Amino acid sequence: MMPMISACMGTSAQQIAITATPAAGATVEFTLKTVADDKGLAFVGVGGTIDGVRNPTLSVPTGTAVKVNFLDGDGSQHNLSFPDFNATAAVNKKDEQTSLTFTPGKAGNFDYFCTIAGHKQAGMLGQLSVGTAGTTPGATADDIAHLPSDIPAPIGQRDPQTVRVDLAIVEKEGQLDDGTTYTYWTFNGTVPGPFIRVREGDTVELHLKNPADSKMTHSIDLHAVNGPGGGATVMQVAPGEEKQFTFKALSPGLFVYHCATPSVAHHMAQGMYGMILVEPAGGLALVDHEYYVMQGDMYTSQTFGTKGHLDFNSAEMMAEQATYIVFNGEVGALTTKHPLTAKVGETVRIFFGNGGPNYTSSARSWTRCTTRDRLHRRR
Ligand SMILES: [Cu+2]
Repeated sequence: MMPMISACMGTSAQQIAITATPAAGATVEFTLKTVADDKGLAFVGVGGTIDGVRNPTLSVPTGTAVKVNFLDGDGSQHNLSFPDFNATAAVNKKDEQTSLTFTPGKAGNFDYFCTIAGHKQAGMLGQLSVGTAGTTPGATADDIAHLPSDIPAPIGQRDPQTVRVDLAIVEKEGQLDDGTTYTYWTFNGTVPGPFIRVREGDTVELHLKNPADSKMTHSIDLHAVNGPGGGATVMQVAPGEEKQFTFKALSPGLFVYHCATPSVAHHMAQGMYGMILVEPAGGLALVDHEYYVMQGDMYTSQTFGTKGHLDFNSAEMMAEQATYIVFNGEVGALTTKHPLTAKVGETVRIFFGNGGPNYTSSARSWTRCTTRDRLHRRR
């Protein structure tokens, strides 16, 4: 693997709670549609509180019948399986629709997914939450994790050229943990932001757009840039503005980029980091899988594990006392939601970076985190 340069300083299941609890004997109905897009595969909610949500958490009371309408939105073969309840339905072609009905007899959180080889790993995984609606009013928001498999294709053999990169600021609510949300600031809506892949000698034209409804000015500092602030001196972008600058990627390597608008540490703790790979001439050796993982530390006023919406806490950040240390922005991003998979004998390359702002990625930092978590719980 290429050398990793860490930041200069120092988490797919959305939760949707059903608001009205149906009477005993009622049926709760949902509609899920398959989608295949640049984020991978997913089930997307249609109608009601789950409309447009990828892999929505379906929350139902215990003992209530669940009906799920299942629609093929992308034209490939898929199925929708709730293995804990022996319920499954399949579709084979575009716009084909079917449904399944079952009555969960036990409370808890259960996975639903497509059992076709590779589809779950590509993103078709969500949760059914039984018996929690109305009792745990957990906050709900979009999955914030960047899919670890979402990496541009290798560049390999080609001459240097001009490459345009478009980034957009997205300030949004995201799911930090089950029932727990946080207001993230992001590049393109995920943590980490997009994986940028160029070649040594490429001229990179980087555009950064900050929408008018943003609350903050944001910027970008790429450690692959030889120049003032890694670009940040000319790339402070106020809400409603778009700016661009051009740089030449002189040094091959894997570099962090991040927002560098004061307080820089605050912007990074909100999730504003990503990586840029500058491939050497001739490219990297081909492997079977490439994955993209970044660590980040987060600081909240509420203790670890609190349900609901958590607020940023500046004092905790300045004291370097993280409430959460996460991979790809949320609890469980790489374990339950988007696991990294490989078959025996395959080769895997992991591009790993640390968005910070405070913690290194080492045994020591994890020990500190564990200790801190215990302190938080004890408070
Ligand atoms: Cu920022």
